[in-house]
Amino acid sequence: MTDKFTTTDSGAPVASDAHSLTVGADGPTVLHDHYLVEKLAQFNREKVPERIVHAKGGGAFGTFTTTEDVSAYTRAALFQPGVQTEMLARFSTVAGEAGSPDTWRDPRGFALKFYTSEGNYDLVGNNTPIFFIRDGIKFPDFIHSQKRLPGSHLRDNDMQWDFWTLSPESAHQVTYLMGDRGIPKSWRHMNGYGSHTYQWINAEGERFWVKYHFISNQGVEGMDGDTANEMAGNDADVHIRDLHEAIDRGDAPSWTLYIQVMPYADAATYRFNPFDVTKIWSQADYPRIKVGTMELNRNPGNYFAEIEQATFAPSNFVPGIDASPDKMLMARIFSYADAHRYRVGTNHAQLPVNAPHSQVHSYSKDGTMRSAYRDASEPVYAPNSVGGPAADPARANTGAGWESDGEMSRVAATLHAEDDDFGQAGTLYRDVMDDAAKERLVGNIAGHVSQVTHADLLERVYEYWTNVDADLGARVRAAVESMKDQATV
Ligand code: HDE
Repeated sequence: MTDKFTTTDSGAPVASDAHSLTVGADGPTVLHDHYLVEKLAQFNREKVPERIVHAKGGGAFGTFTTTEDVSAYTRAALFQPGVQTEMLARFSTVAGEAGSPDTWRDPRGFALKFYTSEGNYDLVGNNTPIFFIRDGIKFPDFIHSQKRLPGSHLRDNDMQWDFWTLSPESAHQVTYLMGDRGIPKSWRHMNGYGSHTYQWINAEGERFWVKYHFISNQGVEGMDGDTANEMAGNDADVHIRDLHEAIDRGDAPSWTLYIQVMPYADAATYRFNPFDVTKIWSQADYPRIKVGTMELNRNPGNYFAEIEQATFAPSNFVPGIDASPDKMLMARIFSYADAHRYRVGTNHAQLPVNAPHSQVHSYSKDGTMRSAYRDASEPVYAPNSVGGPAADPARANTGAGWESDGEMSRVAATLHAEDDDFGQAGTLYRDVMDDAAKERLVGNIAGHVSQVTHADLLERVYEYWTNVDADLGARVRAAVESMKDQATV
Protein backbone atom coordinates (compact mmCIF):
# COMPACT_ATOMS: atom_id res chain seq x y z
CA MET A 1 0.00 0.00 0.00
CA THR A 2 1.41 3.38 -0.98
CA ASP A 3 1.37 6.23 1.52
CA LYS A 4 0.02 8.50 -1.24
CA PHE A 5 -3.75 8.89 -1.42
CA THR A 6 -5.96 10.20 -4.22
CA THR A 7 -7.28 13.72 -3.76
CA THR A 8 -9.50 16.08 -5.70
CA ASP A 9 -7.68 18.78 -7.67
CA SER A 10 -8.20 20.95 -4.62
CA GLY A 11 -6.39 18.48 -2.38
CA ALA A 12 -9.23 16.83 -0.43
CA PRO A 13 -9.01 13.01 -0.01
CA VAL A 14 -11.48 11.12 -2.23
CA ALA A 15 -13.55 8.10 -1.13
CA SER A 16 -13.07 5.84 -4.15
CA ASP A 17 -11.16 5.52 -7.45
CA ALA A 18 -13.66 2.99 -8.74
CA HIS A 19 -17.20 3.68 -7.58
CA SER A 20 -19.54 6.57 -8.31
CA LEU A 21 -21.94 7.70 -5.61
CA THR A 22 -25.30 6.06 -6.33
CA VAL A 23 -28.64 5.61 -4.56
CA GLY A 24 -28.23 2.01 -3.53
CA ALA A 25 -25.95 -0.37 -5.48
CA ASP A 26 -28.15 -0.32 -8.59
CA GLY A 27 -29.79 3.10 -8.35
CA PRO A 28 -29.17 6.45 -10.11
CA THR A 29 -25.93 8.40 -9.79
CA VAL A 30 -26.27 11.58 -7.76
CA LEU A 31 -25.26 15.00 -9.09
CA HIS A 32 -23.49 15.89 -5.88
CA ASP A 33 -20.79 13.26 -6.54
CA HIS A 34 -18.57 16.26 -7.16
CA TYR A 35 -15.46 14.10 -7.56
CA LEU A 36 -17.05 12.19 -10.45
CA VAL A 37 -18.11 15.51 -11.97
CA GLU A 38 -14.62 16.97 -11.58
CA LYS A 39 -13.02 13.87 -13.11
CA LEU A 40 -15.31 13.83 -16.18
CA ALA A 41 -15.24 17.59 -16.67
CA GLN A 42 -11.45 17.64 -16.51
CA PHE A 43 -11.26 14.71 -18.94
CA ASN A 44 -13.45 16.53 -21.46
CA ARG A 45 -10.98 19.38 -21.42
CA GLU A 46 -7.75 17.38 -21.68
CA LYS A 47 -7.03 18.48 -25.22
CA VAL A 48 -6.14 21.97 -26.29
CA PRO A 49 -6.57 22.78 -30.01
CA GLU A 50 -3.75 21.13 -31.93
CA ARG A 51 -1.32 23.32 -33.86
CA ILE A 52 -2.88 24.20 -37.22
CA VAL A 53 0.46 23.24 -38.81
CA HIS A 54 3.29 21.18 -37.27
CA ALA A 55 0.74 19.32 -35.10
CA LYS A 56 2.66 16.03 -34.96
CA GLY A 57 5.98 16.25 -33.22
CA GLY A 58 8.21 15.57 -30.28
CA GLY A 59 11.04 17.23 -28.46
CA ALA A 60 13.69 17.25 -25.79
CA PHE A 61 15.72 19.56 -23.58
CA GLY A 62 19.43 20.17 -23.74
CA THR A 63 22.17 22.75 -23.81
CA PHE A 64 23.76 25.07 -26.33
CA THR A 65 27.43 25.87 -25.80
CA THR A 66 29.17 28.66 -27.66
CA THR A 67 32.59 27.23 -28.40
CA GLU A 68 33.89 29.95 -30.76
CA ASP A 69 34.21 33.74 -30.56
CA VAL A 70 31.56 35.40 -32.75
CA SER A 71 31.32 38.52 -30.58
CA ALA A 72 32.42 40.58 -33.59
CA TYR A 73 28.93 39.92 -35.04
CA THR A 74 26.57 39.88 -32.05
CA ARG A 75 26.45 41.00 -28.47
CA ALA A 76 23.75 38.39 -27.62
CA ALA A 77 24.71 36.85 -24.25
CA LEU A 78 24.09 33.28 -25.43
CA PHE A 79 26.57 33.59 -28.29
CA GLN A 80 29.49 34.91 -26.21
CA PRO A 81 32.49 32.53 -25.95
CA GLY A 82 32.07 29.73 -23.41
CA VAL A 83 28.46 30.54 -22.49
CA GLN A 84 26.22 27.54 -21.95
CA THR A 85 22.45 27.98 -22.26
CA GLU A 86 19.61 25.60 -21.38
CA MET A 87 17.29 24.97 -24.30
CA LEU A 88 14.33 23.04 -25.70
CA ALA A 89 13.93 21.63 -29.23
CA ARG A 90 10.72 20.45 -30.90
CA PHE A 91 10.71 18.58 -34.23
CA SER A 92 7.56 18.05 -36.28
CA THR A 93 5.96 17.34 -39.63
CA VAL A 94 3.94 20.18 -41.15
CA ALA A 95 0.73 19.07 -42.82
CA GLY A 96 -0.40 16.02 -40.83
CA GLU A 97 -2.61 16.03 -37.78
CA ALA A 98 -1.44 15.20 -34.25
CA GLY A 99 -1.74 11.43 -34.79
CA SER A 100 -0.37 11.30 -38.34
CA PRO A 101 2.70 9.19 -39.29
CA ASP A 102 6.15 10.64 -38.66
CA THR A 103 7.33 9.43 -42.08
CA TRP A 104 5.08 11.31 -44.51
CA ARG A 105 7.04 13.32 -47.10
CA ASP A 106 7.03 16.84 -45.67
CA PRO A 107 9.50 19.41 -44.37
CA ARG A 108 10.36 18.91 -40.70
CA GLY A 109 10.03 21.67 -38.12
CA PHE A 110 13.19 22.46 -36.17
CA ALA A 111 11.98 24.76 -33.39
CA LEU A 112 14.40 25.90 -30.69
CA LYS A 113 13.91 27.82 -27.47
CA PHE A 114 17.01 29.10 -25.68
CA TYR A 115 16.46 30.13 -22.03
CA THR A 116 19.12 32.88 -22.09
CA SER A 117 20.18 35.27 -19.33
CA GLU A 118 18.54 38.09 -21.36
CA GLY A 119 15.15 36.39 -21.88
CA ASN A 120 14.03 33.61 -24.21
CA TYR A 121 15.41 33.43 -27.74
CA ASP A 122 13.30 31.29 -30.10
CA LEU A 123 14.58 30.19 -33.49
CA VAL A 124 11.66 28.49 -35.25
CA GLY A 125 13.16 26.89 -38.33
CA ASN A 126 12.86 23.83 -40.55
CA ASN A 127 15.17 21.07 -41.80
CA THR A 128 15.34 22.92 -45.13
CA PRO A 129 17.11 26.25 -45.71
CA ILE A 130 14.25 27.56 -47.87
CA PHE A 131 10.44 27.71 -48.01
CA PHE A 132 7.61 27.30 -50.57
CA ILE A 133 6.47 30.93 -50.71
CA ARG A 134 8.00 34.34 -50.09
CA ASP A 135 5.11 36.41 -48.74
CA GLY A 136 3.14 35.49 -45.61
CA ILE A 137 -0.10 36.65 -47.20
CA LYS A 138 -0.11 33.34 -49.17
CA PHE A 139 0.49 31.06 -46.16
CA PRO A 140 -3.13 30.17 -45.25
CA ASP A 141 -3.85 29.34 -48.93
CA PHE A 142 -0.69 27.27 -49.19
CA ILE A 143 -1.57 25.28 -46.06
CA HIS A 144 -5.19 24.80 -47.20
CA SER A 145 -3.84 23.27 -50.43
CA GLN A 146 -1.68 20.79 -48.48
CA LYS A 147 -4.37 19.76 -46.00
CA ARG A 148 -7.82 18.30 -46.70
CA LEU A 149 -10.67 18.95 -49.13
CA PRO A 150 -13.64 20.56 -47.41
CA GLY A 151 -16.17 18.02 -48.73
CA SER A 152 -14.53 14.62 -48.61
CA HIS A 153 -11.92 15.45 -45.94
CA LEU A 154 -9.32 13.78 -48.17
CA ARG A 155 -5.87 15.11 -49.04
CA ASP A 156 -5.63 15.90 -52.71
CA ASN A 157 -2.68 15.93 -55.12
CA ASP A 158 -4.58 18.11 -57.64
CA MET A 159 -4.90 20.85 -55.05
CA GLN A 160 -1.22 20.62 -54.09
CA TRP A 161 0.10 20.78 -57.67
CA ASP A 162 -2.41 23.47 -58.60
CA PHE A 163 -1.02 25.72 -55.86
CA TRP A 164 2.63 24.82 -56.48
CA THR A 165 2.53 25.36 -60.25
CA LEU A 166 0.65 28.66 -59.88
CA SER A 167 3.23 29.73 -57.27
CA PRO A 168 6.49 29.02 -59.13
CA GLU A 169 8.53 30.45 -56.24
CA SER A 170 7.87 27.01 -54.68
CA ALA A 171 10.17 25.22 -57.19
CA HIS A 172 13.32 25.27 -55.05
CA GLN A 173 11.58 23.88 -51.95
CA VAL A 174 9.56 21.28 -53.92
CA THR A 175 12.77 20.01 -55.57
CA TYR A 176 14.29 19.68 -52.09
CA LEU A 177 11.15 18.01 -50.74
CA MET A 178 10.94 15.41 -53.53
CA GLY A 179 14.66 14.58 -53.19
CA ASP A 180 16.56 12.45 -50.68
CA ARG A 181 16.12 14.95 -47.85
CA GLY A 182 12.32 14.97 -48.23
CA ILE A 183 11.96 12.26 -45.54
CA PRO A 184 14.67 12.10 -42.87
CA LYS A 185 15.71 8.75 -41.40
CA SER A 186 15.17 10.29 -37.97
CA TRP A 187 15.14 13.75 -36.44
CA ARG A 188 18.69 13.06 -35.27
CA HIS A 189 19.75 12.62 -38.89
CA MET A 190 18.65 15.96 -40.28
CA ASN A 191 20.11 19.45 -40.29
CA GLY A 192 18.22 22.47 -39.00
CA TYR A 193 18.11 25.90 -40.58
CA GLY A 194 16.88 29.28 -39.42
CA SER A 195 15.81 29.61 -43.09
CA HIS A 196 15.17 33.37 -42.95
CA THR A 197 17.89 35.97 -42.93
CA TYR A 198 18.22 37.54 -39.48
CA GLN A 199 20.03 40.61 -38.22
CA TRP A 200 22.88 40.38 -35.72
CA ILE A 201 24.11 43.48 -33.90
CA ASN A 202 27.47 43.65 -32.10
CA ALA A 203 28.43 45.67 -28.99
CA GLU A 204 29.36 48.66 -31.18
CA GLY A 205 25.93 48.63 -32.81
CA GLU A 206 27.26 47.33 -36.14
CA ARG A 207 24.71 45.31 -38.13
CA PHE A 208 25.17 42.05 -40.08
CA TRP A 209 22.83 39.72 -41.98
CA VAL A 210 23.00 36.15 -40.74
CA LYS A 211 21.73 32.68 -41.70
CA TYR A 212 21.81 29.74 -39.24
CA HIS A 213 22.82 26.17 -40.16
CA PHE A 214 22.64 23.44 -37.46
CA ILE A 215 24.59 20.55 -38.96
CA SER A 216 23.79 17.10 -37.58
CA ASN A 217 26.74 15.36 -35.92
CA GLN A 218 24.90 12.06 -36.48
CA GLY A 219 25.19 12.64 -40.26
CA VAL A 220 22.36 13.47 -42.65
CA GLU A 221 20.41 10.40 -43.75
CA GLY A 222 17.13 10.13 -45.59
CA MET A 223 14.47 7.42 -45.67
CA ASP A 224 13.32 6.08 -49.04
CA GLY A 225 9.65 6.29 -49.95
CA ASP A 226 8.95 2.55 -49.64
CA THR A 227 10.44 2.27 -46.16
CA ALA A 228 8.58 5.44 -45.14
CA ASN A 229 5.26 3.99 -46.31
CA GLU A 230 5.95 0.77 -44.45
CA MET A 231 6.87 2.64 -41.26
CA ALA A 232 3.67 4.71 -41.54
CA GLY A 233 1.80 1.46 -40.91
CA ASN A 234 4.19 -0.38 -38.63
CA ASP A 235 5.48 2.40 -36.42
CA ALA A 236 3.82 5.72 -37.10
CA ASP A 237 5.73 7.30 -34.19
CA VAL A 238 9.16 6.09 -35.25
CA HIS A 239 10.77 9.54 -35.07
CA ILE A 240 9.41 10.34 -31.61
CA ARG A 241 10.56 6.88 -30.45
CA ASP A 242 14.02 7.23 -32.00
CA LEU A 243 14.78 10.51 -30.22
CA HIS A 244 13.31 9.37 -26.92
CA GLU A 245 15.22 6.09 -26.90
CA ALA A 246 18.52 7.67 -27.97
CA ILE A 247 18.36 10.12 -25.07
CA ASP A 248 17.25 7.40 -22.63
CA ARG A 249 20.27 5.26 -23.48
CA GLY A 250 22.60 8.24 -23.01
CA ASP A 251 23.31 8.67 -26.73
CA ALA A 252 22.63 12.43 -26.72
CA PRO A 253 22.31 13.75 -30.30
CA SER A 254 24.13 16.96 -31.15
CA TRP A 255 24.34 19.55 -33.89
CA THR A 256 27.08 22.07 -34.68
CA LEU A 257 25.84 25.58 -35.32
CA TYR A 258 27.40 27.47 -38.20
CA ILE A 259 26.37 30.88 -39.49
CA GLN A 260 26.75 32.60 -42.82
CA VAL A 261 27.46 36.29 -42.30
CA MET A 262 26.75 38.95 -44.92
CA PRO A 263 28.13 42.44 -44.36
CA TYR A 264 25.19 44.84 -44.00
CA ALA A 265 25.87 46.78 -47.20
CA ASP A 266 26.16 43.66 -49.42
CA ALA A 267 22.41 43.04 -49.17
CA ALA A 268 21.59 45.76 -51.65
CA THR A 269 23.66 44.26 -54.47
CA TYR A 270 23.97 40.52 -53.77
CA ARG A 271 23.03 38.44 -56.83
CA PHE A 272 20.01 36.96 -54.99
CA ASN A 273 17.66 39.03 -52.86
CA PRO A 274 18.91 37.97 -49.40
CA PHE A 275 15.49 38.57 -47.83
CA ASP A 276 13.72 36.06 -50.08
CA VAL A 277 13.22 32.83 -48.09
CA THR A 278 12.96 30.77 -51.31
CA LYS A 279 16.69 31.43 -51.87
CA ILE A 280 19.91 30.30 -50.23
CA TRP A 281 23.19 32.20 -50.15
CA SER A 282 25.98 30.41 -51.92
CA GLN A 283 28.61 29.12 -49.49
CA ALA A 284 31.22 30.18 -52.03
CA ASP A 285 30.06 33.77 -51.41
CA TYR A 286 29.45 33.48 -47.65
CA PRO A 287 31.27 30.50 -46.10
CA ARG A 288 30.04 28.83 -42.94
CA ILE A 289 31.50 30.13 -39.66
CA LYS A 290 31.36 27.84 -36.62
CA VAL A 291 29.58 29.07 -33.48
CA GLY A 292 28.98 26.19 -31.06
CA THR A 293 27.21 22.94 -30.23
CA MET A 294 23.67 22.04 -29.34
CA GLU A 295 23.13 18.79 -27.45
CA LEU A 296 19.78 17.24 -26.53
CA ASN A 297 20.13 15.18 -23.38
CA ARG A 298 16.89 15.26 -21.37
CA ASN A 299 13.53 13.82 -22.34
CA PRO A 300 10.41 15.71 -21.27
CA GLY A 301 8.92 14.54 -17.99
CA ASN A 302 5.44 15.01 -19.41
CA TYR A 303 4.67 15.28 -23.13
CA PHE A 304 1.58 17.46 -22.80
CA ALA A 305 2.95 19.89 -20.23
CA GLU A 306 6.31 20.40 -21.88
CA ILE A 307 5.92 19.70 -25.62
CA GLU A 308 2.24 20.17 -26.55
CA GLN A 309 2.10 23.36 -24.49
CA ALA A 310 5.48 24.64 -25.68
CA THR A 311 5.00 27.92 -27.50
CA PHE A 312 7.77 28.98 -29.90
CA ALA A 313 7.62 32.45 -31.42
CA PRO A 314 9.88 34.11 -34.00
CA SER A 315 9.08 37.37 -32.15
CA ASN A 316 11.12 36.15 -29.16
CA PHE A 317 14.35 37.98 -29.91
CA VAL A 318 17.07 38.94 -27.43
CA PRO A 319 19.41 41.95 -27.50
CA GLY A 320 21.90 41.55 -30.35
CA ILE A 321 19.51 39.62 -32.63
CA ASP A 322 16.68 41.11 -34.66
CA ALA A 323 14.48 40.80 -37.74
CA SER A 324 15.27 41.39 -41.40
CA PRO A 325 12.91 42.74 -44.08
CA ASP A 326 11.96 39.17 -45.17
CA LYS A 327 8.19 39.43 -45.77
CA MET A 328 7.61 35.88 -44.44
CA LEU A 329 9.47 36.60 -41.23
CA MET A 330 7.49 39.80 -40.75
CA ALA A 331 4.20 37.86 -40.97
CA ARG A 332 5.49 35.19 -38.59
CA ILE A 333 6.49 37.79 -36.02
CA PHE A 334 2.79 38.59 -35.65
CA SER A 335 1.31 35.15 -36.22
CA TYR A 336 2.89 32.86 -33.62
CA ALA A 337 2.23 34.84 -30.45
CA ASP A 338 -1.34 35.29 -31.67
CA ALA A 339 -1.68 31.49 -32.20
CA HIS A 340 -0.39 30.87 -28.67
CA ARG A 341 -2.84 33.25 -27.04
CA TYR A 342 -5.66 31.38 -28.79
CA ARG A 343 -4.37 27.81 -28.54
CA VAL A 344 -2.72 27.66 -25.11
CA GLY A 345 -3.97 30.83 -23.45
CA THR A 346 -3.21 34.46 -22.76
CA ASN A 347 -0.68 33.59 -20.08
CA HIS A 348 1.07 30.77 -21.97
CA ALA A 349 4.44 32.41 -21.27
CA GLN A 350 4.06 31.64 -17.57
CA LEU A 351 3.93 27.85 -17.99
CA PRO A 352 7.21 26.33 -16.75
CA VAL A 353 8.25 25.16 -20.24
CA ASN A 354 7.76 28.63 -21.70
CA ALA A 355 8.82 30.81 -18.78
CA PRO A 356 12.20 32.49 -19.18
CA HIS A 357 14.90 31.55 -16.69
CA SER A 358 15.68 35.25 -16.33
CA GLN A 359 13.59 37.86 -14.55
CA VAL A 360 10.30 39.16 -16.00
CA HIS A 361 9.23 42.75 -15.31
CA SER A 362 6.50 43.29 -17.86
CA TYR A 363 3.44 45.45 -17.32
CA SER A 364 1.03 42.69 -18.48
CA LYS A 365 -1.77 42.10 -16.03
CA ASP A 366 -4.52 39.55 -15.32
CA GLY A 367 -6.05 37.26 -17.99
CA THR A 368 -7.14 33.62 -17.62
CA MET A 369 -4.85 31.25 -15.76
CA ARG A 370 -2.42 33.90 -14.53
CA SER A 371 -0.09 32.51 -11.88
CA ALA A 372 2.80 34.99 -11.97
CA TYR A 373 2.38 38.41 -10.43
CA ARG A 374 4.55 41.07 -8.92
CA ASP A 375 4.60 42.46 -5.42
CA ALA A 376 1.50 44.51 -4.55
CA SER A 377 3.71 47.51 -3.78
CA GLU A 378 4.90 47.69 -7.41
CA PRO A 379 3.08 50.00 -9.82
CA VAL A 380 0.95 48.52 -12.63
CA TYR A 381 1.67 51.31 -15.10
CA ALA A 382 4.61 53.09 -16.73
CA PRO A 383 5.83 55.74 -16.53
CA ASN A 384 5.60 55.99 -12.76
CA SER A 385 7.37 57.92 -10.02
CA VAL A 386 7.39 55.11 -7.48
CA GLY A 387 10.40 53.11 -8.63
CA GLY A 388 8.75 50.61 -10.99
CA PRO A 389 10.67 49.06 -13.89
CA ALA A 390 11.60 51.41 -16.75
CA ALA A 391 12.71 50.56 -20.27
CA ASP A 392 16.47 50.69 -20.84
CA PRO A 393 17.16 51.15 -24.56
CA ALA A 394 20.92 50.65 -24.13
CA ARG A 395 20.32 47.24 -22.61
CA ALA A 396 17.84 46.29 -25.36
CA ASN A 397 20.30 47.10 -28.15
CA THR A 398 18.10 45.61 -30.82
CA GLY A 399 18.49 46.50 -34.48
CA ALA A 400 18.29 49.99 -35.81
CA GLY A 401 16.03 48.56 -38.51
CA TRP A 402 17.16 48.98 -42.09
CA GLU A 403 17.04 51.57 -44.80
CA SER A 404 14.03 51.49 -47.08
CA ASP A 405 12.52 53.87 -49.55
CA GLY A 406 9.91 54.86 -46.98
CA GLU A 407 7.01 54.44 -49.39
CA MET A 408 4.27 51.91 -48.65
CA SER A 409 3.80 49.46 -51.49
CA ARG A 410 2.06 46.16 -52.14
CA VAL A 411 4.41 44.69 -54.73
CA ALA A 412 6.89 41.83 -55.04
CA ALA A 413 10.26 42.35 -53.38
CA THR A 414 13.09 43.68 -55.55
CA LEU A 415 14.56 41.14 -57.97
CA HIS A 416 18.36 40.99 -57.81
CA ALA A 417 20.64 40.12 -60.75
CA GLU A 418 20.21 36.34 -60.62
CA ASP A 419 16.76 36.13 -59.03
CA ASP A 420 14.16 33.99 -60.73
CA ASP A 421 11.93 31.22 -59.45
CA PHE A 422 13.62 28.23 -61.06
CA GLY A 423 17.38 29.02 -61.12
CA GLN A 424 18.39 27.67 -57.70
CA ALA A 425 16.11 24.63 -58.06
CA GLY A 426 17.88 23.84 -61.35
CA THR A 427 21.29 24.25 -59.69
CA LEU A 428 20.21 21.85 -56.93
CA TYR A 429 19.21 19.28 -59.57
CA ARG A 430 22.20 19.69 -61.90
CA ASP A 431 25.08 20.46 -59.54
CA VAL A 432 24.21 18.92 -56.17
CA MET A 433 22.44 15.66 -57.06
CA ASP A 434 24.33 12.68 -58.50
CA ASP A 435 22.72 10.39 -61.10
CA ALA A 436 21.19 8.06 -58.51
CA ALA A 437 19.73 11.00 -56.54
CA LYS A 438 18.27 12.43 -59.78
CA GLU A 439 16.67 9.08 -60.52
CA ARG A 440 15.08 8.96 -57.05
CA LEU A 441 13.88 12.56 -57.43
CA VAL A 442 12.16 11.72 -60.72
CA GLY A 443 10.57 8.63 -59.11
CA ASN A 444 9.30 10.59 -56.09
CA ILE A 445 7.86 13.41 -58.21
CA ALA A 446 6.25 10.97 -60.66
CA GLY A 447 4.70 8.94 -57.83
CA HIS A 448 3.06 12.07 -56.47
CA VAL A 449 2.12 13.59 -59.82
CA SER A 450 0.63 10.36 -61.18
CA GLN A 451 -2.32 11.00 -58.86
CA VAL A 452 -3.07 14.35 -60.51
CA THR A 453 -6.37 13.93 -62.37
CA HIS A 454 -6.78 17.03 -64.60
CA ALA A 455 -5.03 16.97 -68.01
CA ASP A 456 -4.46 20.76 -68.03
CA LEU A 457 -2.94 20.65 -64.60
CA LEU A 458 -0.65 17.78 -65.63
CA GLU A 459 0.66 19.90 -68.52
CA ARG A 460 1.33 22.74 -66.09
CA VAL A 461 3.23 20.35 -63.80
CA TYR A 462 5.45 19.22 -66.72
CA GLU A 463 6.10 22.85 -67.64
CA TYR A 464 7.03 23.60 -64.00
CA TRP A 465 9.68 20.85 -63.97
CA THR A 466 10.89 21.81 -67.47
CA ASN A 467 11.44 25.32 -66.16
CA VAL A 468 13.57 23.87 -63.37
CA ASP A 469 15.52 21.82 -65.91
CA ALA A 470 14.59 20.64 -69.41
CA ASP A 471 15.98 17.14 -68.85
CA LEU A 472 14.12 16.83 -65.53
CA GLY A 473 10.87 17.96 -67.18
CA ALA A 474 11.20 15.32 -69.91
CA ARG A 475 12.01 12.58 -67.41
CA VAL A 476 9.07 13.47 -65.16
CA ARG A 477 6.70 13.42 -68.16
CA ALA A 478 7.99 10.02 -69.32
CA ALA A 479 7.80 8.51 -65.82
CA VAL A 480 4.28 9.80 -65.12
CA GLU A 481 3.00 8.65 -68.52
CA SER A 482 4.42 5.19 -68.00
CA MET A 483 2.86 4.98 -64.50
CA LYS A 484 -0.51 6.10 -65.86
CA ASP A 485 -0.25 3.57 -68.73
CA GLN A 486 0.50 0.78 -66.30
CA ALA A 487 -2.44 1.81 -64.13
CA THR A 488 -4.80 1.47 -67.09
CA VAL A 489 -3.63 -1.99 -68.33
FE1 HDE B 1 5.16 28.34 -39.09
N1 HDE B 1 3.51 28.29 -37.86
N2 HDE B 1 4.28 29.79 -40.22
N3 HDE B 1 6.75 28.33 -40.41
N4 HDE B 1 6.05 26.93 -37.99
C1 HDE B 1 3.35 27.50 -36.78
O1 HDE B 1 2.49 28.13 -34.66
C2 HDE B 1 3.19 30.50 -39.87
C3 HDE B 1 6.93 29.12 -41.50
C4 HDE B 1 7.32 26.45 -38.15
O2 HDE B 1 7.27 23.12 -32.72
C5 HDE B 1 2.11 27.82 -35.99
O3 HDE B 1 1.97 27.50 -32.55
C6 HDE B 1 2.95 31.58 -40.81
C7 HDE B 1 8.28 29.05 -42.00
C8 HDE B 1 7.61 25.47 -37.13
O4 HDE B 1 5.68 24.39 -31.92
C9 HDE B 1 1.52 29.04 -36.73
C10 HDE B 1 3.94 31.47 -41.76
C11 HDE B 1 8.92 28.17 -41.17
C12 HDE B 1 6.45 25.39 -36.35
C13 HDE B 1 2.51 29.23 -37.87
C14 HDE B 1 4.79 30.35 -41.37
C15 HDE B 1 7.95 27.73 -40.18
C16 HDE B 1 5.50 26.32 -36.91
C17 HDE B 1 1.13 26.69 -35.80
C18 HDE B 1 4.15 32.32 -43.00
C19 HDE B 1 10.36 27.67 -41.23
C20 HDE B 1 6.21 24.49 -35.15
C21 HDE B 1 0.67 26.79 -34.37
C22 HDE B 1 4.42 33.71 -42.77
C23 HDE B 1 11.39 28.69 -41.30
C24 HDE B 1 6.74 25.09 -33.89
C25 HDE B 1 1.75 27.48 -33.73
C26 HDE B 1 6.55 24.12 -32.75
C27 HDE B 1 4.22 26.54 -36.39
C28 HDE B 1 2.39 30.23 -38.77
C29 HDE B 1 5.90 29.90 -42.16
C30 HDE B 1 8.30 26.79 -39.16
C31 HDE B 1 0.09 28.94 -37.18
C32 HDE B 1 1.82 32.58 -40.74
C33 HDE B 1 8.86 29.81 -43.20
C34 HDE B 1 8.91 24.68 -36.94
O5 HDE B 1 1.47 30.16 -35.90
